[in-house]
Amino acid sequence: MKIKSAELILIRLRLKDRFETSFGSVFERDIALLKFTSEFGESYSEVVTDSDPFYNGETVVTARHIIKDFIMPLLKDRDIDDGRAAHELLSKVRGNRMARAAVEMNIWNLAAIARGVPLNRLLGGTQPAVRSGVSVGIQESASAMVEKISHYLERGYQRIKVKIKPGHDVGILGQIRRHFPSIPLSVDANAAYVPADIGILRELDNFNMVMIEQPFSEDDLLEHATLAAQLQTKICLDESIENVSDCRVALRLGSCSIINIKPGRVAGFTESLAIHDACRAASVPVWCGGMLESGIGRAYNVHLASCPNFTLPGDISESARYWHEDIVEPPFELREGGFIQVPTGVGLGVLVREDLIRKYMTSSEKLL
Ligand code: OSB
Ligand code: MG
Repeated sequence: MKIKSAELILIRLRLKDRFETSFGSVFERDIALLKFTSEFGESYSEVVTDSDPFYNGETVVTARHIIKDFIMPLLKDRDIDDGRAAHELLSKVRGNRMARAAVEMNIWNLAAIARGVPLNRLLGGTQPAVRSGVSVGIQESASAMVEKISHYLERGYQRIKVKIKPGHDVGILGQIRRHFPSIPLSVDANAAYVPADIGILRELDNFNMVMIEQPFSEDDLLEHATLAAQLQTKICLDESIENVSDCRVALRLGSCSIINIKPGRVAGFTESLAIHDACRAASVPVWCGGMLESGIGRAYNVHLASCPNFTLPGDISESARYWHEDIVEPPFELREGGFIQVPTGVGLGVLVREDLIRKYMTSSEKLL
């Protein structure tokens, strides 16, 4: 299979609500989409970088640079069999995993299209629907947080995750637990704490949560291991895990007992599956994280999350939790019991709304 044409399209989508984490706040997202054409058809993928380098080191601008100036020359005129071959080829590029992932996952999808099967068939997906959770940003007040959570519980989400940061943690969790004593609940600190904050983390240990996600900085695997040994609540790592080697080290050290897999963060599906398999062999459950994707990025996440060891609800929420108008048809919707169905059509199995892409487009450029 050869990539015959490639286009990078920037769209700007406004979230329904501002989304605040320990590292920043976002209302409008600039999203880069990659459109590839091969002899078998065309495929869209999403670059899941933020605009700023605060979640990880990449941005929309660095991803464009890496894809345009280094990855496209590697792909030009090359015959690529499948997503694994693409992963191998792109491993020449160091770091820049979100840029690589957008290309690698697009090629996985083109391979599915070439074979006439749904994407999850190639990935080894077995679950017809995925468990859906929701990630709630830091709110102005405890009452706003309680109201948000009530709304999402009414929608049927299987797990509520709330963002925390120093000063917005124990107090807010107390309020949440007073209103919702037994819901499946977790917190995500996005690396906002340091080992000296152990006192706060011990207090968080009293709220009977499913997990505490990424309390410390991404490089602090040892400190996470020390923490995990002192808490009842399980530690989940997100930012710390960039490849299967990080995963093996973290499991060996006891830094975490749950892993959040975001295919963008780990350079795509090949590495996601390696992490999935390593965790499965160690009886460590995984779940699929999110980067506030459009329906295109979400479709990829849904296919991945159908793999057997994705046993915990992911941050894969319905389209309407993010957008007034999603760019895929049909949009993703919650089903009875808080599930999102895995599309069964060829490739992604959703229609990309090119009319809406044109509507929200801020620029586009031909890369090949
Ligand atoms: O840490 O999981 C995170 C969004 C942007 C950057 C990092 C994270 C998040 C989320 C939102 O938690 C997950 C979603 O897409 O719903
Ligand atoms: Mg996270």
